[in-house]
Amino acid sequence: MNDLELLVQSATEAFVAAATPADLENAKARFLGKSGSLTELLKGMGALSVEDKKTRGAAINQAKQQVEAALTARRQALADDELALQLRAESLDVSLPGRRRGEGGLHPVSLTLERMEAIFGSMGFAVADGPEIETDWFNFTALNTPEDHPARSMHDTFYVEGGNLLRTHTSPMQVRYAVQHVKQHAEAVGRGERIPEIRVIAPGRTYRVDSDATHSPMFHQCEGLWIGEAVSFTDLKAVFADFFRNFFETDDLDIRFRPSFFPFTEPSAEVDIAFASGPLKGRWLEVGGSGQVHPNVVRNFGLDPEKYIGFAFGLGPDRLTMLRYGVNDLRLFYEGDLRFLSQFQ
Ligand code: 2NM
Repeated sequence: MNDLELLVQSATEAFVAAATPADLENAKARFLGKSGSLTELLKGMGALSVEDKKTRGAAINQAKQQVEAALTARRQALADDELALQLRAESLDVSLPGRRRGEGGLHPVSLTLERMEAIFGSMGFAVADGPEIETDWFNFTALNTPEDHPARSMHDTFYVEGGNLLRTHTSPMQVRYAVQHVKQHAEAVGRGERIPEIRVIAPGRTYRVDSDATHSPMFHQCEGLWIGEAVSFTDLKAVFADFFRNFFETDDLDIRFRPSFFPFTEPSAEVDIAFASGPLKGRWLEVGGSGQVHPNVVRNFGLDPEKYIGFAFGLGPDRLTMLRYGVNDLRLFYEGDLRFLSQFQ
């Protein structure tokens, strides 16, 4: 190996040994700089003959080109390494699932209320909504509840200042709706003409002084009312049959009425259902109350009870939700535990 080949070799080795661009520029200076080895060789040609200058000059230039090529290759390699390192550091796994905003959803009892509104809606029932703080008249008196009825006591009902109370059922809303409906058709009523039927449900929150595994001080009710000129218990049973079969998504259930008492209906009946299959097969389950609306209540609507007749009922959306999903403790609905609630989404 001649001196130029050795020089190219040692320059190449120095460049390869340079680990950073700064190291590489230092190595470059040693060979190609102002006083670098190659520069010194070119300077040293002064003493040569014209002939030798030509060959030596060409050889040195060739060596210089090889050194420059080695330098360029190393520069590129270092840049490639740096880019690869940066890409690895900044790499994203695009196959990872994204971080999504937590999604809200409806409470299981709200899902039930929506189902009830849809099913009764399909039977022509309007949905009425109103105050949860009620007057004594709408909550009790208009509904034919005697002054000495135990439900009026402070043991059973939450009273607020001024004699008003937290409604103990949603029936006061039906009274409001019926009174409004009759006012809307006051002229027809005055002329003794027939007015459109009242067909309405009142879903919503209700309050009673009560708290255990099956009673919450706040609970839900969905009361229904259908008043016309010939609305009977037959219609009531048909409405219940259609409702329960739709709600529980089965035709395999029986419905029965058991005699009962409510101040606002006469006669009155508890409503039981029994599934023909499934885990609750054959057990009668109480799901609501009902009855023919008491003449005094019809009168309080502003209608003549000799002319208008119908039925009303009360259903418990909390209990219906428990039955539909197989939940055995009412309190789970009101503890706000997302591990429980998210199962209904
Ligand atoms: C029930 C049972 C029986 C009822 C009565 C009325 C109204 F407003 F027409 F008088 N609304 N709801 C009623 C009747 C409610 O719940 C167990």
